[in-house]
Amino acid sequence: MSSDPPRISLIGAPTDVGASCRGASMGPEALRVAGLAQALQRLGAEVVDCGNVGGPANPCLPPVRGFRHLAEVAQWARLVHAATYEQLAAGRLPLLLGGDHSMSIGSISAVARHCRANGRPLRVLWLDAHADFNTAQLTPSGNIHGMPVACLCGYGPAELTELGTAAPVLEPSQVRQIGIRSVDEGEKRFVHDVGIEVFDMRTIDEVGMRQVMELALGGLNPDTHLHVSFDVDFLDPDIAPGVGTPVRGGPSYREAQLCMEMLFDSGRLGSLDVVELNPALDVRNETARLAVSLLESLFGKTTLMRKSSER
Ligand code: B3U
Ligand code: MN
Ligand code: MN
Repeated sequence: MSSDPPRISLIGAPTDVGASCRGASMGPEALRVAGLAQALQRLGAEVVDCGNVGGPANPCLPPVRGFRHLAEVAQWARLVHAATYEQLAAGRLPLLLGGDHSMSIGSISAVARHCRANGRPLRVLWLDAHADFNTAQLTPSGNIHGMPVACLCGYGPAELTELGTAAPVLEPSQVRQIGIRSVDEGEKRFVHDVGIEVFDMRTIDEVGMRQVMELALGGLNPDTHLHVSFDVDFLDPDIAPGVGTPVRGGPSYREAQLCMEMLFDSGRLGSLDVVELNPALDVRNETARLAVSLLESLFGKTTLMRKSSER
C-alpha cells in the first residue's frame, strides 16, 4: 500500500433531477458545512475543493417513455464525467459530492475511461439499500437514480450508456453491491440474469460485514482502481434519516465503520461518490456529519496505532 498522502479533489454535483423527491441538490453544501475538507486534511490528505459542477435545474416533470428528466440527467452526467476525468488525469482522487445517484453514471464512466487509458483493472463497490438496476421497461417510478448500474452495464439509452467510452462502461463482473434490501420485482430478475454479485442485508446478517468485505475485495490486482459509490441510504435510517428513499434494516454505525476501515485497508481506493444525502429531510445535519465521520474511516482514521503487519 502506498503511504503517500492522498490528493483529493472535491467535486460538487448539486442535482436532484434523477430522484423521486427534491433536496439531494443541497447535499454538497451540507457535506462541506459538516467539515468534510477539514476532516480529510486532519488525516494528512491534500484537499482541493473544485466547487460545484453547474448543470440544469429540476423541471419537475412526469416521466416520458419510462424516464423522468432524461435530457437533464444526461447533461449532468456529461458535466460530471468531464470534471471527474480532469481530476483523474491530473493524478488526483475525485470525491464526488452528490446529488442523486444518477450522477454516478458521469463519475464512473470517467473512471472507466481513465482506467482503460492506463490499462488498469477497475472494480466498483456499490454501497446502497437499492440495486439501482432498473430500465425504462422495469422501473416503477421512471426515476433515473434507480437505473445507474444498469446504464453503466450498457442497459439504457445511448446518452447514458456511452459517455466518453464505448458501451458497456462496466461488465457486471466488475461490480459488487453491498447492503441491498430493496429491489423491484422485474429488477430482481434482471440483477440475477446478468449475474451481479450482491451482498444483501441477509448475507451481512448471516456472515457479518467482515466476511462480506473480504469477499467483495477479493481478487484485486496490485494495480486495481477501486471506485466506491456510497449511497447514504445504505445506512440504517435510524442513524441516517437525511435521505429521500430510506429503507429500514440497514447497516449499523459499527458495521458501516468496519466496511469503511476495510476499504481503506485495501489500499486501492481511487475515486468515490457520496450521494443521495438530502439535507431537507435531515435533522440538524446529523446525516451529513455521520457521512463525514465514516469518510474519516475510509481515509484511514483508526482508534489505535496499527502495526505495520496489519496494514
Ligand atoms: N427502485 C426504486 C426506488 C429507488 C431506487 N433508488 C432509489 N430509490 N434511491 C426506483 O424508483 O427505481
Ligand atoms: Mn443508489
Ligand atoms: Mn439507494
